[in-house]
Amino acid sequence: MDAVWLSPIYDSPLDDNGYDIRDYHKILPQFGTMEDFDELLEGIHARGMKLIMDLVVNHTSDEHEWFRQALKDPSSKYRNYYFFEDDKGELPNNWTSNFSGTAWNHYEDEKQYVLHLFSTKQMDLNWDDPDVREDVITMIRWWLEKGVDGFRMDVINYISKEEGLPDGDPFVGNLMGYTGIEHYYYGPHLHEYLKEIREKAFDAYGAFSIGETPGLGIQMARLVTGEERKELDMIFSFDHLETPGHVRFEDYRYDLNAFRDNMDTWMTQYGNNCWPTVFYNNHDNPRMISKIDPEGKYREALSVLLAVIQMTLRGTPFIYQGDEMGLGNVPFRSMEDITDVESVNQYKELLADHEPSEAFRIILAGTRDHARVLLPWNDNAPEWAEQKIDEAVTSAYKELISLRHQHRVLVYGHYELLDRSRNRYVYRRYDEHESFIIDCNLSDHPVRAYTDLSGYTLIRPQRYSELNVLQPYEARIWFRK
Ligand code: ISL
Repeated sequence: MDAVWLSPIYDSPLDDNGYDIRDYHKILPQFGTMEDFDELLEGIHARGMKLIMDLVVNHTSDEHEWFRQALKDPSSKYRNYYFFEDDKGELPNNWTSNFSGTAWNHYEDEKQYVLHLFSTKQMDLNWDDPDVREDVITMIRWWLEKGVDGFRMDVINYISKEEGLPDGDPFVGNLMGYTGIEHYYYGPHLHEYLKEIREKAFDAYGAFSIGETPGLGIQMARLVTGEERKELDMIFSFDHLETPGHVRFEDYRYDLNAFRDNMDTWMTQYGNNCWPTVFYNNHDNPRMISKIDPEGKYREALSVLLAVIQMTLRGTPFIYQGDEMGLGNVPFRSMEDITDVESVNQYKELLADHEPSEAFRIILAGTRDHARVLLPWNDNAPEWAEQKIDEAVTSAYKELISLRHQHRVLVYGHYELLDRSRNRYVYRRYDEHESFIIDCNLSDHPVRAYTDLSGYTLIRPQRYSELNVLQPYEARIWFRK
């Protein structure tokens, strides 16, 4: 492992799992103290690793000092840190929150509306105010000065909102699930603000940046990560997390064929001046292996297949906790077991036109809580939520990570697609010295294996049942020097 990314551990009222920060300079007591943090950072560095923190600056908690001041005192400079609008008897616009309902909080005593794209306790910062940018940049530098190696930047593509906050197109809103999104997911000053953060904070420390950028497709991604543009180092793109035509809150079988096509696009069209990320899971999604194989019949083979692909494609692999244990979704029993604000709000909204059992089924398909439960090495998990570590998956991960470390070609080499027929993903990674062929069965039935392998030796798996046949979800790695 080269680096650790921590989701927010800052002081927070935990309305959205810590993505609602009350104080950027404090550690939430349940995670320890600042001294514990320093020890962690030192320990990580002593092991030759890097520490990436979460940077949540599209919004702050409504309990952050800036927001308190802003609400209390209309003449405070902090009023302009957020999007306050006078109450004129109707909502300032038709934008909806990513977590259900209107995107505006109403403050009756103050006769104000204030914008929140996420929960009612996550107030959007007004990045058009230079003081906001300066304060955020000062805070980033404070952490970099401490020795943190970089940041994962939460919804960073939402920071620039269209001037005047115009109404969203209801058609687009319906399609996307959030009205107004076209006015902020790729806003007018995004590039400018990213460059400013980079120049005034990251560059001086050689710090790493990865943007969490929902909705940015490959072309916009090229514009924010092109090396020469000096904005972000990498982004997380989410297109591959659902099969096209499906949404997260839907019970369907994920199709690895579409995943293959998506990966192939990023491998071939992203450009040599951009660097991809390869990941399957994060804290905002149900587990990918459960979407592919809901019964869990092929859990081990599937986990290993995904690990093989992840560790042999061009780009930086991000393992989400539990991937390396082969963890799947959790059999939540009812809404009582669900705590995530997004799911809780959405359930309430669904009850308007769904039976409770149907509403729960929808939540169960998409809830972020699937990836937010205690890990199996923690024996506090309730019995119904207990999961097991699959040791075979763990050792496959270890082996594959070390293979990637030993062969630079797996990181930097060329990529060539050899077979993309149905249920097949065969590709080559090569340079002038070495070549790997990765042969994958993307289905739950046997398929003919790739055979054009002269000069290659099999390095994984060590045993197979039939040379010319790949078993369900089997992945083979061939090597030639
Ligand atoms: O999970 C989602 C709802 O569909 C995503 O759209 C998610 O909200 C989006 O990717 C932004 O996620 C990030 O910011 C949120 C936070 O709740 C997520 O945990 C975080 O990863 C607000 O800070």
